[in-house]
Formats: sequence, structure tokens, C-alpha cells
Amino acid sequence: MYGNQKAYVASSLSGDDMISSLMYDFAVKDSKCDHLCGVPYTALPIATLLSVKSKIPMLMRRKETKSYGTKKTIEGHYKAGQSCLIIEDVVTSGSSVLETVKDLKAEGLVIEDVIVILDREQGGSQNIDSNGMKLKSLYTMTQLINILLRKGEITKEMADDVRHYLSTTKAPVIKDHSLTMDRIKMSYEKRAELAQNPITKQLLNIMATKRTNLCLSADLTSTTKILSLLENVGEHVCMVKTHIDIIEDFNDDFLVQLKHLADKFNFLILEDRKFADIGNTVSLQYLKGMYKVAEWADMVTVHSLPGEGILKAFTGSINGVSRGVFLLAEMSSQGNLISAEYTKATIDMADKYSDLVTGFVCQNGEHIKNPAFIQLTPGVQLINAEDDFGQVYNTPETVVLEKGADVAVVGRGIVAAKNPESQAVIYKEALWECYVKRISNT
Ligand code: S5P
Repeated sequence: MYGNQKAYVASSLSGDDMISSLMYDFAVKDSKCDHLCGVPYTALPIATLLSVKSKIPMLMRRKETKSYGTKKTIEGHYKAGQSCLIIEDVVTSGSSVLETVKDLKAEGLVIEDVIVILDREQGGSQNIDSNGMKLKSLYTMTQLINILLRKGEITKEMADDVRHYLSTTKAPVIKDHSLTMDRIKMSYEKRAELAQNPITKQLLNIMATKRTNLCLSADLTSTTKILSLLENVGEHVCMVKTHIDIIEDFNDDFLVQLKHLADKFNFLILEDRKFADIGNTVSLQYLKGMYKVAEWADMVTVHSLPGEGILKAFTGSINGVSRGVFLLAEMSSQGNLISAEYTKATIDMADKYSDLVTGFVCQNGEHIKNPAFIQLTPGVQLINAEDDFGQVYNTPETVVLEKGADVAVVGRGIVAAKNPESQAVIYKEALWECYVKRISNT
């Protein structure tokens, strides 16, 4: 039990004042957080007193969004990336805490700790823990019963009844992926503010302004066919993915035209080279050879297989122009040999290179916690299917809502359609609708 409790009980302080003094000494005074936020409504007086005492600015969460004006759910002065400590009076299941956290995380705030006056020990602590935070309680119900029993305020029978009730009545288990994957509830605009790599920032801003999270994989072998496809589809995509080495009539003029279309329609170019050699060779493959990928590709795909050295072959800018890298953390093909450990190690590898790495090519982004990284997911068609070579397709709903894709890659779903432009519109709208649903408060 916390040491000063007795002294405060005996003092002349009362009610909210005494509780806030206890809470201050217990968990606020040494906290390095940028903000405090009380869970509406009953914890608001305590949070307010703690904010005044600690001089840590308070944020307010509206339970009902205003129907007029800014429609903001969080009031206060804050920036994405700042930390916030949650204040609650009583925790049973933790669901109110989690609702508040969800809204704060949607604004890009970082939440690690929740402090509560009383933990009823019915599962709230476990729910908060399994959703990526720590609960610190001033009192547990067991401690409170023992104090009341010792003071003769309740009988032994009553204490046993309450203990029995608490141990047999457990709150439902709550696991919400959007709470552990911070990026999932955040808008692309907000995430752009956090991105360290200028290309990532640019991509997120293009997605937000063009209202599209569709990447076209232009897997055609003739330059004229690719250019005419992009002339029709360019306005609907945020990114075009190329395989430059499958083109049969490659020439330098193609690159000039490709860049012209990228400027005209405001999309970025990803060369899907899947580099996978030692750093020195990759550096030559990237900078030299007939394709001179570094000169025109905003981003490239890179395997993590050779280890960290491969990332040293790239720089965040070439001749003053920003560049980015997508690391392959998973593959969409049936029976591929990538393990869960490999995926996790790939994502961890990027931490030190956040000024270079734009994101990850993967199917399931549960390990991508940092909102500054983009999840790029290929293997997307309007119905679940498979091709003759083991490529597995999931629908827009599955990849965006269930698996966390930020950008979906569609190749043959559009390229092989009778009317690629109208098909691109169908994909664009379906994918955008899923994203809007994902970041909404439902
Ligand atoms: O795991 C992967 C990674 C990539 S980059 N699975 C993939 O399919 N890709 C690429 O995405 C693949 O090389 C192809 O260019 C595109 C998918 O094309 P589609 O025609 O199957 O949609």
C-alpha cells in the first residue's frame, strides 16, 4: 500500500482535494507526460485538480461530438506524438478508459499509463494491459475491504460476500487491435505530420488530398501500353508500382514520359525491384546499370534477408531529391518461407532508419506500431481468389479493415480489366470507403 495514505486520511484535507493530493504523489509528480486527460465524466474534477497542481496541461474528451463547429472530440492544445497520462476514478472492465484512449490515439497522442483511484479487480487491469498500456491503482478493492474490515466499518460476512462477488464476476475480455496499432485510427494527414522521411510525408499527403489509397501495379511489358494506362488511371492512384525489367522496349524517353505523368497526376513511383544482395552489390544495382533506378524511382522495394547492411546501400536523398524504401516483411504468395520471427525482425530493423524507410510490404501489419510507417499490401482483388502461381487475393475490406493496409496494390484486377479506368474507380472508392470506416469513431 502507498506510504502516505494514512497521513492524508488523518489530515484536514477532504474529498477531491485529498484524493488528488494522493494521486499526485503516487503517479503524477514524477511523470514526464505532456498532458493529462480525465475519463469523462466522473474523473474530470480529479484530473482538473491534478492538472492545476502539476501544471501539466489537461485535455478534455467529449463523449458526444459537437454537431456544429469543429466537431472535435479532443479539446486542448496538443501535437501528434506528445504523451498523455489517463486519470480515472474506478476501473471495472476498463472499457471507458479504452474509449477515451481510442480518441486520443486517433489524434496521434501516445498513451502508456493509466492511473486510477480504485481498481475493482474484475479484469480492467488485464484489459488495459493487453491493449498496450499499464494500469497503476492507488487502491485495489482487496485493500479497501481490508481497511474497512480493520476499522470495523463492515462485517466479516460482508467482506467475504464482496470478495466472493469480485472473484466470480469478471468483466468481458476486451482486445481492440486499433489500440495496439496506433496508426490504425489515425488519419493520413495526422500521420504525415509524424513522418520523418519526406517521401512518406508526401505520399500520405497525396493520399489525403487525392482521397485515394490505391497503388496501381503497372505490370505490362510495353512502354506505350504502360503510358496509355497511366494516362487513363493516373488521377485515381496515389502511387504507381513498376517492374522496369519486364519492359521489352525500354528506353530513356519512357522514363521522361513516366515522370511527366507522375507530375501531371500527382502520384509517386515505386520500383518493385526487391533488392536482396549484399549492400555493395545493391548499391551498384540501385545507382548504376541501364535502368538507373535511383534517378527516377521515388521509392524501391528491398528484402531484409541480407540484414541491416542492405539499408546502408540507400540514402534518403539522391541529388537533393528525397527517396524512400519499402522493406518486404511478408509475401502474398502461398507457401512462402517467411516466418513470423522474420516479419517482426524486419519491422524492428526499420526503427533506426526511419528517415529512409517509408514502410513495409506485408499482409498483416499488426507489428507496425509506428504511425510514421506505411503498410503496403499487394494481393488485392474484389473477391477472394488465387492465381495459377499461388498468388493469394484478399478483398479491400479484408486488407484495410482487418489487416491494417494503408495502401493497397492492385495489378491484374485493373490492368486486365476491359475498362481499366472504370475498374480503377471501383477499387479506389471501395478502398477509400474502408479507410474512412476504419478511422471513424465506430
Ligand atoms: O508479396 C508480394 C509483394 C509484392 S511487391 N506480393 C506481390 O504480389 N507483390 C507484387 O504486387 C507483385 O510483384 C505484383 O507486381 C503485384 C501484384 O499484382 P497482381 O496482378 O497479382 O495484383
